[in-house]
Amino acid sequence: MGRKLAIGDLHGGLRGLVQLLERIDLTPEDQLIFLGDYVDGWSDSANTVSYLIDLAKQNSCIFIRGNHDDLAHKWLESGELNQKWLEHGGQSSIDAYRNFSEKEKMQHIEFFRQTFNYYKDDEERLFVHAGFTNLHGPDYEYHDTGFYWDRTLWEMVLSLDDNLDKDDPYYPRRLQHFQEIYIGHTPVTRIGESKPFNKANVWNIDTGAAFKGVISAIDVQTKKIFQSDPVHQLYPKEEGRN
Ligand SMILES: [Mn+2]
Repeated sequence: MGRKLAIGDLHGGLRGLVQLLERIDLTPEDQLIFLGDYVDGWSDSANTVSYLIDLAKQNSCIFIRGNHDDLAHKWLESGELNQKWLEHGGQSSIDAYRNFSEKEKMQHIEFFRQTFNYYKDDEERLFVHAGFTNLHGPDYEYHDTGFYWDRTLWEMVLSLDDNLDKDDPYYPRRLQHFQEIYIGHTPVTRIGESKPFNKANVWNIDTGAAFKGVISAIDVQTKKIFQSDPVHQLYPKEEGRN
């Protein structure tokens, strides 16, 4: 049986992704769950999406929607430009699509349309880019944007008292719906970590690929971790989002 691997934020760092998949020693039986943010950062944003489209022909892939993917999708589909997006890596995606044909852009729009807000597997694991806020779980979330913008789930879990019992009435209800929750979105490098970081039942796989960090994957069964080199070293002439 193949492995099930969750992969964190990519941010256009295709060279890092290729290196990561080599280190995983990917076989066609492996399932890949990408936690989103495929674009915005290094110069290969558009090429990364093309690569993922091809990869899904060989491997079972689940693509979760990140906030950067949503913004790039909106721009591709309607030309909508968000000033904050341009400041946070959007310009690199616009530049990356400069030499793409209308046909290729249509394929990418279709890719973005088909990304998921979240994915629940059959072993009570949740995969989502950022989080959710509804105490009853993601199925009850009122605004879709929370799935790819929320930071409260991660902030809450980081501040959680390790001694708090799971049955304690003060224990966060949001954490009680799943065995494990896999997220990206907020780089663990911000808390001085360089590997996927676990707190309570939440795993954050975003290791800061847009900045000075690496792209990471985790085998969700064995918790074996795989990582690329620091992505900025693979794009020595670029700034990324630094
Ligand atoms: Mn990100």
